[in-house]
Amino acid sequence: MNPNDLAVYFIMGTENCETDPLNVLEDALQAGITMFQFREKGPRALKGEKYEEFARACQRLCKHYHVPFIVNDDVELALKLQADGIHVGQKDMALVNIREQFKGKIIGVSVHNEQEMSAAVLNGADYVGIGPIFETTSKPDAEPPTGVSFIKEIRNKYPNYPIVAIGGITTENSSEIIQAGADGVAVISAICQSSNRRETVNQLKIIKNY
Ligand code: 3NM
Repeated sequence: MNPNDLAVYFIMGTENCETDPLNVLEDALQAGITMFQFREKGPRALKGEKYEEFARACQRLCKHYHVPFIVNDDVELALKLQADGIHVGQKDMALVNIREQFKGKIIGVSVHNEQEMSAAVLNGADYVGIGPIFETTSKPDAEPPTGVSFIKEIRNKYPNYPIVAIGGITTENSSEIIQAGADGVAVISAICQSSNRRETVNQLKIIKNY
């Protein structure tokens, strides 16, 4: 995959939005996000037909703006919609089984330590999401924050591997994340809660200076 696609990776589900989620997504796409992850989770998450309809509507918007549409966890949905890729956590289906079903598609994996990182690389992930870097309010079961030192450690060991950082990332701390070696930032609240998404996306999109 092209690591530049990870520059500003927006993740969203209905629970994360105070206004119409499709408007939030279109606004974010117009503002210049480079990748989107459909993550419909939590007690108020849509189910059944409504869930699938919402996913298809998000996919249509992403196609219109030529932004990769990635599905979080749901292998069945990702296959049914022929999504551009799938993102899985450590508790989801084993990576080796997924690769078979997603030939030519993007597979991302969440990693929280060195062991998980080497397993993800060994099993053929296209990119890794590492975090949480800072405290996050968007994932109740998040692991303890690692700080930016974890990004540096992983980058030193894997100089060319596509890495996106996640967890508590804002316009204030995103340059620190990129300086530490990540290819981009994955965010929920920074974009969902922004009152000026164009400005937010511009500030999150840091051009590497090394
Ligand atoms: N995954 P925000 S942290 C979806 O550590 C997610 O794997 C994480 O939301 C992980 O940008 C997280 O609002 C939430 O902090 C990110």
